[in-house]
Amino acid sequence: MSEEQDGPIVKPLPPELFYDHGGNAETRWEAMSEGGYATPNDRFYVRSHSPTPKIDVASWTLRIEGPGVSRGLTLGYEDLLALTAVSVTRALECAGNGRVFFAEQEGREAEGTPWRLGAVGVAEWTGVPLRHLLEEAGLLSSAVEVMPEGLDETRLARPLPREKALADGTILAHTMNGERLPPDHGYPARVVVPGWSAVASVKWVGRIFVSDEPLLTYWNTEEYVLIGPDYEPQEGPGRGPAITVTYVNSALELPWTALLQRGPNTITGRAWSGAGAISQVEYNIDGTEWQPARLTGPNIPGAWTRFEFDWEAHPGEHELRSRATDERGNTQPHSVPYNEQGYLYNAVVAHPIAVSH
Ligand SMILES: Nc1nc2c(c(=O)[nH]1)N[C@H]1C(S)=C(S)[C@@H](COP(=O)(O)O)O[C@H]1N2
Ligand SMILES: [Mo]
Repeated sequence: MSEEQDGPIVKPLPPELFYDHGGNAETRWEAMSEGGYATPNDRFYVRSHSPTPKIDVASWTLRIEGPGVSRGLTLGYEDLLALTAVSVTRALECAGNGRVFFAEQEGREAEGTPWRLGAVGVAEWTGVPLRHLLEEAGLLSSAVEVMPEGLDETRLARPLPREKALADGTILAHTMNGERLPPDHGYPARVVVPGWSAVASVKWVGRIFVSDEPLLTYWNTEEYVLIGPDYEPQEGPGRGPAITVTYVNSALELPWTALLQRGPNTITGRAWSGAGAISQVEYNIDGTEWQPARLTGPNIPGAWTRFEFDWEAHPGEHELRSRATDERGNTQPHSVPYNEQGYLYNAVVAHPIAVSH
């Protein structure tokens, strides 16, 4: 069913929009500022464990099956499009976003793609609530986990607990920002799991397995688990606790390093949290006191809010920091305990700035 294109990613990766990590594309934060509230599809980051598969919707089907459903369900693409759809505007953030800062700020390198902060984006996702599909398949009260499976070479599959699969906002999306889902983002259908690290949002879904017992896959035992001195060793086969929710985080819409003019500058950024809306963003210039930034525009829970502040810039080298707090009271920490695969880095980062003379 799948065959590879010339490169692993189908869409163009112009260097003004992306850092190309070879098979994975990181959005440049200066390109984020040119979009509206949502990240346009042409600049949304791409993180795939194997090349984007080419899927023919004429033969594509979605099957829901397993001991947790009484009837099961098989749908074609047109069947899926015909179902009542909902839209949710939510962020997807890779668990490895910010990984490079384990090396750059904590002095200990972690394995994996050296993302700065551009492995995050917000889109309006449109599709069918997973709950609706599971009910159509005859969800049993004995069902414990729901596991969407990808049709890509790696067959990424990651179980969701029943409650999360049934939650409002968890959908099987076929549309992204009003356009058919682009190939790199999961065409013809992907799961969107709000508030969870984006590895749960399985792309190119062909099958959803509903189990009556907890499921173990490579993706919740070997990768996307927290392994390190500050994380509990696991009983059973997992190498560490599996990653679920994403944390509060923020970034400035500036190049890394940013070159700015001396004098008045308005600095903009975005802050997000898997736990809800953002209640506050502070900024800090060269390690002086924290001051409140202005929040601007929509502040959709589980998506992001924009913020800005004014800065009278003096020539020379500087560091700007932002620090977000969400409505649950979670604030970005000063540092994050090391884990081998470099996940969930949400500490405050020092953004390097050079101001011209
Ligand atoms: N089938 C499949 N789904 C997948 C992946 C994958 O490699 N295969 N990558 C996951 C990871 S790790 C992330 S961060 C998000 C990235 O989604 P995006 O490429 O649309 O930004 O998709 C997730 N879903
Ligand atoms: Mo990811």
